[in-house]
Amino acid sequence: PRSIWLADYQPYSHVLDKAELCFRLAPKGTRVSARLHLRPSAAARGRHVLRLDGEALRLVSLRLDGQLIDLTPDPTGLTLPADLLPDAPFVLETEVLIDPVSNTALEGLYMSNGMYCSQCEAQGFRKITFWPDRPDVMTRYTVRIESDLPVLLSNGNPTASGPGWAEWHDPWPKPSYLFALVAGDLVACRDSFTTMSGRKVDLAIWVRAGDESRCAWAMDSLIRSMKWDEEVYGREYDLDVFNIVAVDDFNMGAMENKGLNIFNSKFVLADAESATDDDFARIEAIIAHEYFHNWTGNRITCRDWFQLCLKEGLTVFRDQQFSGDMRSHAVKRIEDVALLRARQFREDQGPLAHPVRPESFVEINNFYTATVYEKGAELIAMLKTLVGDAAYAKALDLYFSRHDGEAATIEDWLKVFEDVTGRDLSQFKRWYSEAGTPRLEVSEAWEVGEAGEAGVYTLSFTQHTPPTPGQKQKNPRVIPIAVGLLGPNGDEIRPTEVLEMTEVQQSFRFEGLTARPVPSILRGFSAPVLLARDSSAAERAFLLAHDTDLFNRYEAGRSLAREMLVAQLTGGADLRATWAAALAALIRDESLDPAFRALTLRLPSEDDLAQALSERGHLPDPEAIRSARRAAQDLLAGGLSADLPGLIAGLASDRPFLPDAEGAGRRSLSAGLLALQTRLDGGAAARQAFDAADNMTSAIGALTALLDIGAGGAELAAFAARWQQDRNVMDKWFMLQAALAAPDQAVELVAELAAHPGFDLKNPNRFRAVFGGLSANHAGFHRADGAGYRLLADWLIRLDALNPQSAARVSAAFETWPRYDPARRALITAELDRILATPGLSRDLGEMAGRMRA
Ligand code: HT7
Ligand code: ZN
Repeated sequence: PRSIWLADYQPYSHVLDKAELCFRLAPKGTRVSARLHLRPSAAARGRHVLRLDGEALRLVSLRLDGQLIDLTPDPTGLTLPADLLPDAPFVLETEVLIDPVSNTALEGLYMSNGMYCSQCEAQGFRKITFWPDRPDVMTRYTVRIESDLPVLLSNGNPTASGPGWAEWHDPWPKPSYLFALVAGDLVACRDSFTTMSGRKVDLAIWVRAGDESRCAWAMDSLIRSMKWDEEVYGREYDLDVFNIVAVDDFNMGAMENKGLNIFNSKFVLADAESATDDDFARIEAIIAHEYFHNWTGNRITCRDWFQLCLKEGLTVFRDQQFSGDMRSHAVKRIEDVALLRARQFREDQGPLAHPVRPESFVEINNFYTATVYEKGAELIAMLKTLVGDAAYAKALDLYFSRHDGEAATIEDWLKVFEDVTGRDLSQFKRWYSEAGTPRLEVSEAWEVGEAGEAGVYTLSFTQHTPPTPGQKQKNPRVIPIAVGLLGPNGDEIRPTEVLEMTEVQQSFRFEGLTARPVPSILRGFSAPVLLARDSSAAERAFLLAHDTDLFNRYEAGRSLAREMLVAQLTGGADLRATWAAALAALIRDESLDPAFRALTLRLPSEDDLAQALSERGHLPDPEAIRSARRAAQDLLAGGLSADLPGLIAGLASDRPFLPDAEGAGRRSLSAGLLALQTRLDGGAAARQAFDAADNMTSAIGALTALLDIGAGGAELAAFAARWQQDRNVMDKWFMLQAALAAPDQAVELVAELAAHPGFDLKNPNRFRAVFGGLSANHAGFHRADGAGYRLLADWLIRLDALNPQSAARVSAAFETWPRYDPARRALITAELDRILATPGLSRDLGEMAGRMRA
């Protein structure tokens, strides 16, 4: 398959002034009629063919200004030759037949549980009708839907309806990827929101009958998001209605279609009984994310798919700000950075590394990645740090006013910052074009002052970014390094200041100090870099106890745990006692936020440790990693044994479950402590906690603790008996078993789960639960005989025939292969080769396997 290149971008030949669509819905033969009002663009007049994208469409008729035309489409679209085309405005009418029932790829128009549903980002609209399916072609849509189903929805505002039909008009020009249609037997949970200029917006969340009681949190999150975007970014909603639909079969989390967001049902439905605190927090964040796209993505969209980070990075940054405002900024930052390191740093270190703005792709669906989303958000955070809050706000205002209604680029984005601040951002732009995580080495020097005089402390940094696929040479980047200094007694003697590093090597002097300070570097994780600093365990323990920056306090604990485990695995100095004592002190400190303590208690994951070992040039041994990590948990549990029952009891509450930050933090710490207690008492406390649980968070916490010690059979059975009718809850049951099975049993267990009557290859959530669970089981997946790799490859090949997009996403489980020993490397690459040799392999999975193999 052909690669598409950013450098080859050409504007479209025509302007699409408006479009009328009519859908006559039928499961196997939906008839789509389209009237496109076109005219040649100024540059193209009289010279250009008209190219329309189209895939898997049966063309019934084609008319130009009313005249029937006899043209045969090719497999990817339709070309109207230049000599057929008027040099003035014209109307092109098409009628096509599509087959929603057979659409298992869940892209275009498909069916899920008897309901019609569309997914058009990135290039799904071409599976609905012939169209210039590219984000820089924006137009106003009028849509008519004909069907006997009771609820017929599309974008924009409803204009008219009658028995068996409904019409919608969207006054805002949009690209085709934001088109949506839903038809089904649904019920609405309703509310309203009055915007800052006093317009009333009708809000509805559409779900299957029976799910109404689980919409309250999503609705509450939506209303808070609408208010927040007005207050913080000055952005007002712009239609009379805002609809959200929950659907069970969905490739990703949710989709920001204009005025008609479509959600994976697991990111809408929640109540205390069926959803965990993490689910509630994720729902809040995703509802906000999709809503915020209304301005960052919809009103201002992307010129082409290479600019994906323009909408995704910015919108992730905005949803992170929102969640921080709703909850705790420090806790949110710690969670976001943990995710960035686990997913994006991992991606950056392997064969799938790519720039935040890639230069080429075969299948754009393969670039909805942690790099585009999470690193894209980090770039916005860095920009904000560099220019300051006031200039950031001004730049955003200018961005919205200058580019409203346009399809913009990263150049446009950076230009508003340059215009507002007068800064030259050409060096900053390298963050968008160069892949890889910079490694930041630090050294320090202390010059004692002459008798009675102050001393000078110098921090010296060196940056180096390792080569990534297709990019051997890297250039120095601008790196904002937030630094504070602590005195020997733990007091802060220099508050945070941002050092701006622009060279490969650079030193910064701090004068007027009376004693050698302890530096707190990269506070708040001010740049997405790997900080390499040889500090002692004692210094890390000191920062864990005293740092005023909560992120770096956590960071000190995390790095102490990591260094302790790496030392255990590589024969280094024994740091266990320092680590266990420092952590136990923090856990006992009831003046600290429980959520913060819970995060610090969490040991680096087995995959994090494999990453850390590989960064230091060691081959990770999955079994040894698992054993060392579990031994550390045992040691900590032993040290805290006298405190655990009291600490756990102290975190209990009589108040009814509320999914707020305070309650979630308490439950999170309680679950972490229960996991330790379970290592001491063989599961007695966890069994009791499971039986007594009145909310899903506590039940899952107890079940996790039990499965982790190889127990929990009775509880799993009870859980399944209670929840077997609930798909989203049962995904947890599948996932936990796959992720927590003992390494020598994981593959067999996952094979059994895939043969379970509840396993459904057509449902992406279930596939991810089972096979995402397997790949999260580090030692089980990386079993030395390659059985884990073989099982995953078998099922990816099977899934690819039905749903290439989902198969390609899960295949990234193989991206870490270069880290491992030669035997494992050979086993994984053999599976990638087997995938590549599969007849009829999709472009999606083919590109992923090919890139991993290159
Ligand atoms: N913009 C959306 C990304 C997306 C997607 C969503 C659902 C199914 C397929 C999809 N392809 C791309 C979601 C977002 O980032 O907000
Ligand atoms: Zn998004």
